[in-house]
Formats: sequence, structure tokens, C-alpha cells
Amino acid sequence: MHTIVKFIPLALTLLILSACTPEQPADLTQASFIPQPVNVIYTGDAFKVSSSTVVYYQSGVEGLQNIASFMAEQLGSISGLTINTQAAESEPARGICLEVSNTGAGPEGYEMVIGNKLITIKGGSPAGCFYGAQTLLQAVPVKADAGEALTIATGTVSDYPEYAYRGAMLDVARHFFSVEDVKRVIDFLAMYKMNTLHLHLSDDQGWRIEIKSWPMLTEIGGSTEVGGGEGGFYTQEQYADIVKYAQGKYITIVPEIDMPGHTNAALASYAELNCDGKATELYTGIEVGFSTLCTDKEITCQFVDDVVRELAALTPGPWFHIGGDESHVTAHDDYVYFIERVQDIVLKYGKKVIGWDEIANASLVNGAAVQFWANVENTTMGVAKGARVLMSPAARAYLDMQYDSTTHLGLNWAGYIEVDHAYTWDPANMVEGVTKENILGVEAPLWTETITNIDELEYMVFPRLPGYAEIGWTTPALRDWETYKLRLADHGKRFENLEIDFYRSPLVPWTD
Ligand code: TNX
Repeated sequence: MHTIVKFIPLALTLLILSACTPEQPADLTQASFIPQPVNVIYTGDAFKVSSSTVVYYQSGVEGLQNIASFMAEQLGSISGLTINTQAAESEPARGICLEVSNTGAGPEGYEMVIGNKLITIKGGSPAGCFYGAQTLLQAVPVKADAGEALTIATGTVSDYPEYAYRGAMLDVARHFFSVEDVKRVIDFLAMYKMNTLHLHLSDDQGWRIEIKSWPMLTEIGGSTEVGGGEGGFYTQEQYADIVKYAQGKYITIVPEIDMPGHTNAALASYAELNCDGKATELYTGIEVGFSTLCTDKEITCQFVDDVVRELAALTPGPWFHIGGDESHVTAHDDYVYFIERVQDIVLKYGKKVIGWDEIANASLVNGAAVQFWANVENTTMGVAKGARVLMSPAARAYLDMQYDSTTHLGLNWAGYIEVDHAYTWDPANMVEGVTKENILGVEAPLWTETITNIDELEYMVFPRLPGYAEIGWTTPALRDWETYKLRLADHGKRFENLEIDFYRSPLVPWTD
């Protein structure tokens, strides 16, 4: 009797309290984090963001000031306050503080402690701090309620990624996408702790990167796209700008020149790259597998050398992607010879080789990686030859596959990929004998035969992208569709806030 009397007013108070704060979970473990962190601990208090909140950054560490500014901007726009940043020599008593220290969780790991006065984010490197900052931003609502202080649930997050390579690919060859569009994609990846953007820079329909020693590649080869539109290309300056922008978000650009097949744009630009010495016509359809460089001409080798040299010089990241897929009109021996020569050129210019799984038919140089998209035998052969594997199984990870039979964009040759199907797979269980140790990471490619602009791109990318990010970051033991779909549902508000045109899958209980 006694206890019940005491209990009722408490229950009422809790009810009233929770009714007043519907937006922000006071329990950090209930926040809708994507990717799900390794460990989240609840401490049940709140940090209040006010106009006196300062984002401090450890002085003398490159990159931290930018991360602090980014956080101050974001928290400022959410709360409607002006938040300042400041360099710090030692840990402050209050505010938000970013520092690099060895947390034992690797360079991309971080440890975040949210107290009621002080939030510290310790990253194993600036990238780790950046990921900690992204996690913190997911612990606050998209917008603070009018007239209410922005509060953050207290607790601790310890976190690090499962895989080192977490990325997406954008095909800018079939349809061209502007520098601005590519930057928007980079922002999307950064929000979800992805660290790689692979750009498919050449294909039958278009050549998209300026090569100064072969100017016709862009002049002719860059002049159209699928459907006959005007196409386009990046000057080296524009490309360098993309690379720099990506670096600021801890994203590595992997350039791809697809060869010896998928090369009609180059073959139309330079007659001498063809075995018969005649330039081909530009191509604006969507067939694959009909083109090939003339692999036994010395000029072809010179061409590849020049292209790799110029593009490698614009590439601070370790990888150069040589394509190698669907070379159906290249004789097998010519293909093997060509892929082996190209690998040596890539090494000569200081880059590591990556190619689609077909390249495993050739000998592979040290440190090479094969990108599994369709062929299990090629992939196991690659591993047997010492390569590591980037996981992009078409039937699960292709962003150009339709969601279902009603999707008006995209293709379906690898099946339909609804949001649950995109999420419920484990990279270490895709190819028999290819285990976590063999796997570099996960990449979701967006081919753009049917994707003509940024709105269409967003529709295919969202809401599947956060799932691929989680597959790359979060250990399988912490992944489960039933709980993921609730977290994803909450991100609908974030997509809307960014004006992302996303697919409202009926499988996700959207909360708005
Ligand atoms: C296969 S995936 C291709 C691309 C197409 C894609 C369309 C791969 C290595 N090659 O050339 O764009 O299918 O889904």
C-alpha cells in the first residue's frame, strides 16, 4: 500500500516529463546512431548547449580546427545559437573538446565522453575525431524545439570500424555529374563514416578527366553521355578540388580508368588506339562489352602510361583502379598480357592496383586488390594469388538495382534490392573461403546508365547508403534488421532536412 502511494506521483511526473521532451532521448543508448557504435553507455544526465558553449580543439594538430568549426556550425544551426571555437593547450572544464590520443582503437577509432559540463572526443587520429563528431551530431535532433535549449544525453561511446575501406562508387561516365554534385555525395558519405569515393571516370559513353598529353580524350570523348546529352569532364584543377574537398572529410578518392574494355570514348577520340587505325563513333547507348583497346600496340602502352602518370599525380590516396571488367571482345591472352603491363605502370607511379574481379585472370602484383561484383571463381582465384577483396556483390550492394518492380529508375539484372535486402548480408559470408582477413572492406557502386541528375541519384542512394555504411563499420554481432529499421526510420528527418529525395520504403516505419 505504502509503496503504491509513493509510486503513483513518480509515475505521473515521469509521464509529464516525457511528454515535454518528445524529441530528444535522455538515454544515449536509445539514440538512432548509424552506423551503430561498438559500445554506448548510459549515464542519465544532460549536457546543455548554450551560447557560451565553446568547441575547443587541441592546438597543433592538423585538421582539428576544421572539425571544431564544422561542429560549431552544425550545433549552431540546430540550436539557433552562435557557437565559438578555440584552440586549447589542456583539457577545459566545460564545453566540447576535440583531441587526438591513443585510445587503443586504431586511427579511425574514438572515445567520446559526454558529461553534463564537458564533452570530450578523443580520436586515434583527426579522422577518429571527425567520426566522433558525426556520432555526437546524431545524438542531437535535426532542429531544437523553438524556445527550448538543445540538450545532449550524457554517456560514453567507444567506437572503431570493422573494415578499413568503406565506400561508394559513382559512375560519372554514363552520365556526367558536376563538381558540386560530387561534393554533395562526399557529404553523404562523411555523415555515415564512409572513407572512400571511387570515381568511374571513363567508359564507352564518356571520358571525364582531362589528360593534358591526350587532349582529345575530353574534347571528343567527353562530349556526350548516355542518351546523347552534352556530357562533360573535370579539368585537372576541378578534379584536384574534388580530391581536396574529400580530404577535408577524411575521404579518399579512388580514380578508375576502365580498360581494356569499356573504352569506346577513348577509341573514338584517337584512331591510333584501334587495331584497324580507325576511330570509332561516339556511343550513347547502354550495351556493354563491345569495345577494347588494341592491346598489342606500343602506342596503347604509351597511352596508358601517360594517363596513369597524370592521374596518379592528382591522387594522394593509395589506390588506382584499372577496371578490367567485361572485356568480352579482348582475346584472353591479350587481356592477361595487358592487365599485367598496366599493373606495372600503376606500381611505377607509386599506386596500389585495384580492379574488378576479372583481373584475377592475370598475375597480380603485390598489394593488389580485386573488387568482387559477380564472379566467385575470379574472386577466390584473386585471393589464392595473394590479393585482398573489396566486397561489392551486385545482388546486394549495387545502388543502381531497383528496389522492386515499381521502381522507375535503375536496372534489375542482379535482382531487386529492397532496403532490407541491401542491409542483411555479411561481407565475410559472401564468397566461400574469403574471410574477414582477406577483405579490405565494402563498396556500394552507383552505375548511372539510367541516372541522369542529382535527384535521381539521391533516390537510388537513399535510404540504402546508411546500411552499407553500417555493414562496413559495425560488427555483425551488433547488426540486426529489426532494430536497424527503427534507427533508419528516425533518419528520415535528417534526409528531409538535407532535402534528399529518398525512397520511402514501406519496410521502414518512418517517424515523420
Ligand atoms: C555491370 S559491374 C558493369 C557496368 C554496368 C553495370 C550496370 C561492372 C564491373 N560492370 O559496366 O554499368 O553492370 O549495373
